[in-house]
Amino acid sequence: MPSSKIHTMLVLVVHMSASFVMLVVASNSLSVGRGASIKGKCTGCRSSVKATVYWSAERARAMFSLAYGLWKYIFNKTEFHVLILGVDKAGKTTLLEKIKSIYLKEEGLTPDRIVPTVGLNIGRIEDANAKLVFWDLGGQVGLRTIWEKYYQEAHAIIYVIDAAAASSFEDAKSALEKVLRHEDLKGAPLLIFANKQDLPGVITDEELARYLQLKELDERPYKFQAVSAYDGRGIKSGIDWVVEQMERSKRTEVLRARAGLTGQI
Ligand SMILES: Nc1nc2c(ncn2[C@@H]2O[C@H](COP(=O)(O)OP(=O)(O)OP(=O)(O)O)[C@@H](O)[C@H]2O)c(=O)[nH]1
Ligand SMILES: [Mg+2]
Repeated sequence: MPSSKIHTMLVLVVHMSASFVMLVVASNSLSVGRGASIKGKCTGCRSSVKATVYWSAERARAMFSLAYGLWKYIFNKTEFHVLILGVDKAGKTTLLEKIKSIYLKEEGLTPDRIVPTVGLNIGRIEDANAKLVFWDLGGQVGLRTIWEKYYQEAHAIIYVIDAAAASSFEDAKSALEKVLRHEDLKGAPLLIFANKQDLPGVITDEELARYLQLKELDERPYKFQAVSAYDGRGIKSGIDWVVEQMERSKRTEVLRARAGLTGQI
């Protein structure tokens, strides 16, 4: 659980304890008031009992809404939008299907049933702390103009590269540089998947990082990760990293403020 949530939890627990103590005090004074009104027929007791009952009910209501808010805060998972980009045939859709099968524990589409993406594929998963919505877009040259329509709402980017296809590296690099230069993606954490690690002659994540030499990386958290969308290696640790980054990213705060739904995104 993120430390900000733990801190807020502690603050709320202290407030709730204080409310509880006040409620106990209130109910004690209520029974004293009742006793007095029955035995001594004291004038003014009835109105003081009424006031105490009203006050206790108000406190109880406040305590309930505090407890409900705390419950919602702790157990409502934040939803993040993650863009999966990369040039055509990098393995984005195969990867999305593998992510779904790992997290949802059900068979996704097998590679032989996956066709080149023309529109958008959406995948939803949940991990311990967050809900993730993946947007997988087609990587063919003519389709890349659609990518930027999704930039503003994205919390992070997963950029997939076919690490076995040296002939596609230049195209992958220039497409990525263009993505990173875009204003609408400012500060978005970037996870670069060096995919197809199951193939012989593939380059590693470190070799890919050296090859790409991206200058635009300074302005955001980033990580290179070796993966295979076929056997699933590296995927979970990559996703863990991106979730952690999104949870503490300034960009998440900006998107939250823009949506005007603090705590909902
Ligand atoms: N060996 C191997 N092949 C892979 C892997 N991931 C994807 N492929 C293959 O690479 C080809 C392209 O995969 P897709 O998932 O369609 O690639 P894409 O990036 O979604 O392509 P577009 O939708 O056109 O942008 C297919 O033949 C996949 O079976 C992998 O990890 N290992
Ligand atoms: Mg695809």
